[in-house]
Amino acid sequence: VKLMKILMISTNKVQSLRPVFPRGMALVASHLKQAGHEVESLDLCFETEDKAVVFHAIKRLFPEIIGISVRNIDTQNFLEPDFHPPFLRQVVSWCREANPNATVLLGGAGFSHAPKQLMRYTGADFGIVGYGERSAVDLLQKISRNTDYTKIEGLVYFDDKGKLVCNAPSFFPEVKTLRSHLRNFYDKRYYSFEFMTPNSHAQCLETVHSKRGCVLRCIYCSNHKVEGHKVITKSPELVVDEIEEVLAQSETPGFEFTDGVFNIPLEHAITVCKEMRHRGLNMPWQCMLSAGAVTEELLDLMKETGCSKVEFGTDSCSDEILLNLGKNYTKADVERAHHLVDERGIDIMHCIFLGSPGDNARTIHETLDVMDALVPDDPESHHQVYFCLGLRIWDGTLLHDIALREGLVSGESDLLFPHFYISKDLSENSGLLDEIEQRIVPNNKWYLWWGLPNYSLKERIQLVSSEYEKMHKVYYQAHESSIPDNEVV
Ligand code: B12
Repeated sequence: VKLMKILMISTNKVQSLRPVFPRGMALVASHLKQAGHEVESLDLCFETEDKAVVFHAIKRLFPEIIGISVRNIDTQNFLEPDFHPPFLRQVVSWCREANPNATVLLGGAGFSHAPKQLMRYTGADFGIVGYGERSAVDLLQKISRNTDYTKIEGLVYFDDKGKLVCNAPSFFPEVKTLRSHLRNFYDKRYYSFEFMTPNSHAQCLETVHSKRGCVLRCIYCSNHKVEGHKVITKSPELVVDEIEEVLAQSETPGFEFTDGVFNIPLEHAITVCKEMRHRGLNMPWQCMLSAGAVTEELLDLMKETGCSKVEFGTDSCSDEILLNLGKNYTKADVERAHHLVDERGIDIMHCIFLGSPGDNARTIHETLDVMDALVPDDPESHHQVYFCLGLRIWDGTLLHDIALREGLVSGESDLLFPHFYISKDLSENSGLLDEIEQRIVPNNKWYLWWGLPNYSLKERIQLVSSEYEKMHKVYYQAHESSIPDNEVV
């Protein structure tokens, strides 16, 4: 195999909420390096002169391959619009300008959401959907040997007729045992970056994952596009090896699991925690939990090993709405799980959607009432509620079918651009919108949008609509001049 020079670029510049380590980019970089290639990484997160640093990195390394990691498409938050593909398109054009001969390869969680649209929009040469480790190594091998790459799992490429082809993704079980040295590819600035939180200031958290895939079928969730529905657990020994590696770095205040839901399958979460306890580990860590699989045994283990905060994707506290959303728990489970976590002194964040299918004044009152009881405005407590107005619609989800049926989107809608589901019983009920604002604003532990109450919720909704229009114009104008492909769309 001819070894190649590869530059990996992480394009995620989002710092709101908190900057996140580009774990996916670094994993792929690490596997390419293990395959013998010369790999460097460039992270644009903390850069201000993006074009200059991209040029500098390319002129210095002269990479044959430029791998670009696309984590986010948008904010998935109706009230806080942002849309990243125009920036991605710019990065690709800088790469072309700096080295017209380099092959540009896209991948990442965001990319896997709309691969064909992003290939056309940016004019990249290749893309990989799903897990990148094995397919990226395969692709480079095939390119360097000049052999057939068209069978590579998850590969997105233009065929001889210029037609865009997207192979089925690779959700390969070897991720169970893969070791990596991803930390060599992190920008060191993550370790010193500090940001404000409601209570004080904090540092970025290191990441670890215990598995890939999720068996749940929440109707709006698009994670299956990135990691599939089949759960592939990583061996607890390997998971905890990585935690020890993190612990060995004095700069890190703790870590968080990137598993979309840490406690399903429950047995795996328990085994991972037991392995942590067995090795005497105790450092602050966080994870995302489902209220549908919380046991005292798990929570005791989590507490013993240092867990300091959990995020529940609670979504709603009305049984009717939870059922509509395809959740695997009830309002009573939410309350029970909350109390069990709270009793152990672990901080809680509930994430709630307002405007889910079926949501009306009654079900929204029910949700707000439960949250009032669980997360009152208590200065002593660190529990929080993060509300989202509406749900981001992705194709390949049941929510998309509902939105189509209700006429909120059409079959022609380009869902790479953010479209949101908000139940009409909420969006058309002006009094209910006012009431939501009046209930959320006074509680310092509840968050919907930072500008409230200086602007009213209804004013904000009007304003974002025009922001989306502007973003769409920029996107659409660029689209007109995008590299065409011969496919009939
Ligand atoms: C954990 C997580 C979080 C945690 C992150 C914690 C942390 N410190 O990292 C928290 C809760 C903080 C978070 C926040 C947000 N998140 Co988030 N998050 C996730 C989640 C569940 C896992 C991400 C992860 O780290 N995976 C593990 C790594 C190893 O996988 P990976 O990055 O996908 O990389 C693999 C492949 O994608 C590919 N790959 C990656 N890069 C490259 C590059 C090349 C060249 C190639 C070939 C392949 C490749 O190979 C990798 C290895 O297999 C995903 C959903 C999911 N299942 O992917 C959402 C997800 C990425 N998040 C999403 C969003 C929207 C956000 C927020 C914007 C939400 C918000 N409004 O605040 C913020 C943004 C934060 C930021 N600064 O960027 C969306 C992004 C899609 C979109 N619509 O834009 C996702 C996909 C969820 C979803 N389905 O909607 N998130």
